[in-house]
Amino acid sequence: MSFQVCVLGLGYVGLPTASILAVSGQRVLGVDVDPARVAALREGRLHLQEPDLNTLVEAAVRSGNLEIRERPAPADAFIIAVPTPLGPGRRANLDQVLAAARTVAPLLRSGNLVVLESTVPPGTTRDLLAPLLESSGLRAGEDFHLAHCPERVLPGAILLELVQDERTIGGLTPACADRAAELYRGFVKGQLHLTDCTTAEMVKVMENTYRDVNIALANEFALIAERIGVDVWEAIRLANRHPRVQVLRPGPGVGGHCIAVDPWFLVQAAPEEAALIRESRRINDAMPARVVRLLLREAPPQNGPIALFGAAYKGDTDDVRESPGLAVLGLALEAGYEAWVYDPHVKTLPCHASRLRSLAEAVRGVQAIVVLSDHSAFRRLDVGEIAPAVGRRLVIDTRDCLEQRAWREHDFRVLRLGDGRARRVEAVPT
Ligand code: SAJ
Repeated sequence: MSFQVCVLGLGYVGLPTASILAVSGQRVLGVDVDPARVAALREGRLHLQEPDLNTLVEAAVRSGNLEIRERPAPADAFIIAVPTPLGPGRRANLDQVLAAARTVAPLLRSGNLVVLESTVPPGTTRDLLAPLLESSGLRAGEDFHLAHCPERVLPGAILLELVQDERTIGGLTPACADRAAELYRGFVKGQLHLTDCTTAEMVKVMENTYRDVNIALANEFALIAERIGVDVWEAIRLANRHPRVQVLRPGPGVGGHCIAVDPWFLVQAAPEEAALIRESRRINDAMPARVVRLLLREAPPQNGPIALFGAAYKGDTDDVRESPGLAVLGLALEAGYEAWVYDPHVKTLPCHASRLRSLAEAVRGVQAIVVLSDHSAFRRLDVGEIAPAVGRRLVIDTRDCLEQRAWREHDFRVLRLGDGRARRVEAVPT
C-alpha cells in the first residue's frame, strides 16, 4: 500500500503534522530513526509534553490512517521535519536533513512532492537538497516538486499554531509552491503565502532573528537599568504605552532550539553584514553568567546552598532544550555553589540530573531561591509552605513573574533582574 504523505522526523513539528494530516483523512506514514521513539509511539506513549497532543496522536492512530515506522516508504508527498542543530563553528549541522533526503531519493517517483520544514540557512533547498534528491535520476522542479515550508509552531501552543498560523511556502518553481500549497491547505486555516524557496528560508530565520535581537535589546535595557538605578520592568511597561513601541522582556537568556540557533544561520550566510545579529547573540548568551554574578554578590557560595526554580526554557512546558536555567545551574556549580533544581514540569535533566529535587527538598536550608522559568506554578506558589524550610529568605526573580507581595508577606527580600532601584537607594546620600 502506498501512502499519501510520509513525514520524516516525529518530533515537536513532525509528530503533530503527521497526526493532523492523518485525522484530516490522509494515509500517513510517520518515520523516525530512533527505535525507542517508534516503539513508544506505537504503544501510544508520547515523548513530548504538549497540550492535547496525546489526544490528537491517539485519534490519528485510532483512525487507522497513521502508521509509524523506522524507514520511509513510497508516498505521494514527503515532509522532512528533522532537527538542524548548530555544528562546529556555529554553522548549521544539516546531517539529519541530508540523511533523511538520502532515504527519500530512492523512493521518489515522477509527480512526487518533497517539502523541507526544518529551519535551514538560505540556499539549502536549492543548492543541497535538490541535487541530492536528483540522484534518483529525476529532475527537481520538472519530474518532482520541491518546496520549503518552514514550521512556525510555538512549543506549548503547537496544535493551535499548526492550524491557525499563516505559512510561507517557497517552491523551487512556482508550480512546486502551488503543489505544496495544495497539501497544506488540507489542514492550515491561516493564509498561505507563496514565494521561492530561498526567500522562504530567509523569512523563517529572519522571524527568529528579529525576536532574538529584540530580546537582546530588552536584556541590554536591563543591564543599563541596573547600572543607573532604574527598575527596567516599570520602564518597559511605560515605554510600551507608546503606540509604536513593543519592548520584549529581559530574562536569564534565550533558550529553545530555534531563537538561539537560527540567527547563526544568517551569520553563516553573510558574516560581514550580520554584525548586529552576532552582537545580539553574544548579549543573550551572556545572561546566565549575569544571573550568577548577581547571585555571587547577594548570596556567595560559602553562605549555603541555593535553589533554582525552573529548568525549562519557557513557562509551563517541560522543554529543557538550550535552557538558560541549565546554563545557570552549570555556572553556579562551577562557581562552587551547592545548587538544587525544582521544576514542576521537568521529570529529568539532560545534565547534572542528580540536582533535580522535589519542592520540599530543593528549598531545605537554602540561602536564596532563583526563579528562572516563568511557570504559572511559581506565581501561584504557597510561599507560607516553603518559608519555614529555607535558611534565609531571599528570592531572585529573573523574569518578573512572581507575586512579590506574597513573598514579602513572608519576610522574603525580593530582588529582580534589571531592577536597579536598590542600588539607587544606596547611592543617594542622606
Ligand atoms: N524570551 C525572553 N524574552 C521575551 C520573549 C522570550 O527572554 O520577551 C526567551 C524565552 O524565555 C525563551 C526564548 O526567549 O527562553 C525563546 O522562547 P519563545 O517563546 O520566544 O520562542 P520559541 O523558541 O519557543 O519559538 C520560536 C517562535 N518564533 C517566534 O516567535 C518568532 C516560534 O514561532 C517558532 O516556530 C520557533 O521559534 C521555531 O521553531 O523556530
